[in-house]
Amino acid sequence: MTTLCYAKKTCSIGIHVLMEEIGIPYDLKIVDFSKKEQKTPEYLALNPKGKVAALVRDDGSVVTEYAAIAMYLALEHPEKNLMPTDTEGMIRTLEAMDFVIGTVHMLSWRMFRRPDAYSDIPEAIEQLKVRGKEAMMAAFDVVNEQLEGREWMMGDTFTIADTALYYNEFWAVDVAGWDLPSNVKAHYERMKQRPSVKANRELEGVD
Ligand SMILES: N[C@@H](CCC(=O)N[C@@H](CS)C(=O)NCC(=O)O)C(=O)O
Repeated sequence: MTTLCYAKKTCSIGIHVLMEEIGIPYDLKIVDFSKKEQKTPEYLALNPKGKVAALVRDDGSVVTEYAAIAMYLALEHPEKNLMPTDTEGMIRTLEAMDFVIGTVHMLSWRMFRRPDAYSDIPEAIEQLKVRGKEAMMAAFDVVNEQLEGREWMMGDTFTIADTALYYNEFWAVDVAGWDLPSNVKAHYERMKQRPSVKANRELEGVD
């Protein structure tokens, strides 16, 4: 059975939401970061990057990287309509998702959350946290513009890009306690109404 390698409060939240949207049976392998399980030889044999999410497919092969996993799931389950199939729709979905993963998550949130990855100097760490938050809010402002007059990132249709935005919204609101720009906040509230997100929030132990 397909297995999702998942760690709490991480970007694998978005892939869990996707699995729930698709509704196929799957196993969840919880990777406990507090025990550094992502760096154990057993996990590194599965994913040498030592990161989640990772998807172990039925044949034992592993897919890593959020965008690749999300695209794989969307393409394998076209009936769920999680990604447009026309060229323009597809590239716009990837464009939106890549911005959220590359800029909101990897560039901004990581700088805020893991400043120790960039410096050992206490003053620099404080500065990185400030800059990380500023970068994340500036990136959310861009997403806010994109969401103007839209229910979902691609308009009327829920796509894989919305799941990527969701885990970043979760971090901003439920982990950091920040306020989001209005359209992003409304998107987050809409996401929370979806059964897939409710299932994830139950797993995460949040309301
Ligand atoms: N580029 C990767 C990033 C994955 C990533 O950074 N995952 C984090 C959790 S959000 C992780 O596993 N970190 C473990 C560590 O750094 O030790 C993707 O898009 O999936």
